[in-house]
Amino acid sequence: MKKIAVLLYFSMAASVVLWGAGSQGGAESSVLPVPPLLEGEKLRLVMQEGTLTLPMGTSKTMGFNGDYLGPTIRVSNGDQVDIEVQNTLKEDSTVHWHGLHVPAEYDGGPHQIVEAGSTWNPKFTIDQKAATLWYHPHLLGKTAEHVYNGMAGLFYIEDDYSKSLPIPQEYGIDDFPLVLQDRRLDKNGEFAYNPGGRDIMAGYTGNIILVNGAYEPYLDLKKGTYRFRVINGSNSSIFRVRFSDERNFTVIASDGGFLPESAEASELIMSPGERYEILVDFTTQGTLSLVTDIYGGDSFKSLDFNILKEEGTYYPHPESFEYTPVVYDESVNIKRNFRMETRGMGGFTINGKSMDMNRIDFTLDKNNTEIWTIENVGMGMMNIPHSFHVHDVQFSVISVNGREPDPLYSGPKDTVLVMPGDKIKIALRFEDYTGIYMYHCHFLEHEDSGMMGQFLIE
Ligand SMILES: [Cu+2]
Repeated sequence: MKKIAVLLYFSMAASVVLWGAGSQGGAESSVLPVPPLLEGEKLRLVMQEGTLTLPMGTSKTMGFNGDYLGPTIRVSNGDQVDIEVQNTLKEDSTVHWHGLHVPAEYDGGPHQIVEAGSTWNPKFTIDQKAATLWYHPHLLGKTAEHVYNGMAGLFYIEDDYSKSLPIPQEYGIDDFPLVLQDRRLDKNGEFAYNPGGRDIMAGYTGNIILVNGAYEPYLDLKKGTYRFRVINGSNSSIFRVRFSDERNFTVIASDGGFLPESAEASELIMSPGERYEILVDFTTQGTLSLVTDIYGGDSFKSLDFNILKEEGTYYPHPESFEYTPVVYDESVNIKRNFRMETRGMGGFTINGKSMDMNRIDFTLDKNNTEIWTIENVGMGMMNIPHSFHVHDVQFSVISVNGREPDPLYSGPKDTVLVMPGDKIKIALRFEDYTGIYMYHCHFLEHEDSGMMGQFLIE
């Protein structure tokens, strides 16, 4: 098992690491909500308006099959999936399956608009290994607002291998999703999407953290080993996630599935859209918290664990997992460069260009491996972090600023944090499907302001 204290590349990034101090607190708390499971051959998602009542006020929201967030879709590798997506909102939207290897016509990007009042019916076969993926709207210029209002859900893939592992896998019992989101409450205790120019540049940072849509919830747990699937579901906040007692835990999976070797860590640095699965042992009775620090913002106690006297089940933490990296050859594979640039208020470009639905940025061949270098060149006054997300594939990180990636970046990834000055090299292999897919910054305000492009697989 690899041991790491912090993500090394992060502390080497060009910018000063600004973690806030202080904490919110005080309100009555509720038990952690766990989204219902949605399983079977025919699935149904209804995009609908709703409200979310927190101790401080009631906000207008949007959700899937409910007021806020959506059910956890759980499928197995090889399943044929038929999803009816009904849009009962007063406006158009889309549903993108983030991290899923899926035919372009069902990717749910900006080209697959689900008009207000209409229904979209993607059908595809799951063809990828066990992973914690998620789904959310991806409408051009409206992604940030729709996600902020609550439209997001988890999409679990299991397979024979994941089911055979001696690790916690009882959903909502010893295997919990933790969707972390910051939201900005106004003086009425409500959150509404209303970003100013600075919010678009620096991120629409919140003043509270919600976990699965709840404010400072708690979990009563027996002693034992637990698996948490952590997702940064924020619009544009980088989170540092840790326990209040600074304990170590074992990271077993990243965005697209299990790591080749599990890694011991005491914190997770997560940009929007990134996921990690961790195993943690609770061995003594007492209370501790999950803490979420926002990069450049405040620090929040976000979830309390009350560890009971009763003994539960302990599991060994596996040292390694089956993992197939993308095999690449730098002397043969096609190389591409992506320069992410911040140009004044609200101007975000990749390779000097802003997203245009009518422009294909490049075309690539099916059954090819490519090496992409992503660089955040916005420096000086424009010292703004970005991230890079590619649709259709899980990639392997080759290097970060010329160095071997941190152990947490050694497994399958679909989103990477790109701090100012960073240069990240990834290997990607495109198979099975042709058509148009997106690549973009997953800071949603940046994405909506043009930091996106599209490629065509032929
Ligand atoms: Cu960005």
